[in-house]
Amino acid sequence: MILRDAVRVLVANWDGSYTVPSRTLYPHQWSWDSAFIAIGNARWSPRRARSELLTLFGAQWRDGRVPHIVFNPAVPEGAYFPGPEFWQVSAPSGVRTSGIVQPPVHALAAWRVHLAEPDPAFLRRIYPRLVAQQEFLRAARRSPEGLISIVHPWESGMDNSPAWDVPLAVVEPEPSAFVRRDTTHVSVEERPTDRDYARYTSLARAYRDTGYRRSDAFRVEDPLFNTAYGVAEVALGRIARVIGLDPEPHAREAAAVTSAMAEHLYDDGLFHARDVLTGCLVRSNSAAGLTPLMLPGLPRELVNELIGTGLDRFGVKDGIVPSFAPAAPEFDPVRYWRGPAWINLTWLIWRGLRRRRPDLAAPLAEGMVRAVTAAGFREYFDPFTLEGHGCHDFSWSAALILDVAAEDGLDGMAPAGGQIREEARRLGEGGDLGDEVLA
Ligand code: 2M8
Repeated sequence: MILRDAVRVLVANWDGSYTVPSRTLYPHQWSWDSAFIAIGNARWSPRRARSELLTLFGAQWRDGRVPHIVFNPAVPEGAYFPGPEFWQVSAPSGVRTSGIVQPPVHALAAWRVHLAEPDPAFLRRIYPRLVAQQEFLRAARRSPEGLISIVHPWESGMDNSPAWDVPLAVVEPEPSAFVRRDTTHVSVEERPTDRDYARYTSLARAYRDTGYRRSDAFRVEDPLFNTAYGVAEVALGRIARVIGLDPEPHAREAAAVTSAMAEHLYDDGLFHARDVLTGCLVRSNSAAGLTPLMLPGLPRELVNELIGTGLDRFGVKDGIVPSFAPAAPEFDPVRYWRGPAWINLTWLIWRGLRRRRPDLAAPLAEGMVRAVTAAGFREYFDPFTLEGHGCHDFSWSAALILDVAAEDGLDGMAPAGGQIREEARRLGEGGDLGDEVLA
């Protein structure tokens, strides 16, 4: 039964106070993975969900940045590349981390965790940290146009998306003085190329060597990242209201980034990234360009045009969303972020459509459930055959299915939230959930 299996994956990947994305490929804590995982865990164990987020924010830097990886000291260096020896940095808490960030979907996660089990004390504890995360982005990454930039493809979460091919082309690949670990777990056709990796490490090393302050080689404003930033302000406004603070500054910031995106990142039916170093829009066919549907203040005509693009270029009515438009020459149905469908990306678009177009959100929910039923909780899926790719037992694929099921119900079991809790009880949920982080 799919819900029980989803909980099993999350239990198996739990490390005492947080969840690894995968026991094989990703044996540490990842930033945006933990947000998605918290959203799913909230449906059956809000305590784990709170712990997941608080553990991640326990590794927040003094400048407010939330590192994209928090390393588990018990995992050997050779288990993942690039590991702590590459990044050479620690959080004030002493835990070793990377120095780059990922899309800030955490305020949304905190809000959804609170909705699942209202807990103002949790909100009061996490709110200042979420605000600091946004302040880091404003201070270190905001352009005069009012948009937030990323300095590495890893910061987009969609690492080898064809959207980065042009801005990455100017990055000098580093001679391969490193050993990749990913391809010992997953076939080479399903991962980025060696050339991509040589550029990733070269960029990350250059950023590291400025003390994680400056990037002169890659600086782009990504629509998904900016959407996450705007959605975070919307969520922070809701959180502020619950804990008796002023929501207005958050509402203003959400409106400001939404209009900056509409002005600078939108063209011809889709949002695109903008290369800050050249000032040019990087027109591509990445499904990241559909995620601004999540922004509540997006002008209606843009919503309608985006939906048209979703239907025409991404087959949104047919199920899970390919990460890149299938008709585009760069599309590849199996290689990582160059075409395969991912549960988190589909979930973001589903969330954006739920209120606006429930008739289109429903096939997306069904598509996500169909994919994991056909192939298991794989990392990504061929959008046409639903064949699974990447690692097995991937945490956010399991977590977000729990969220979808609890919201929409599965085949006549609506609402499935109660059923999920029941499943969790049967799995023997005990008092051993790493609550030390909550102490
Ligand atoms: C993938 O990225 C990591 C680097 O951060 C990798 O390939 O080693 C991406 O899919 C990213 O979005 C995700 O957060 C991470 C862990 O699931 O894996």
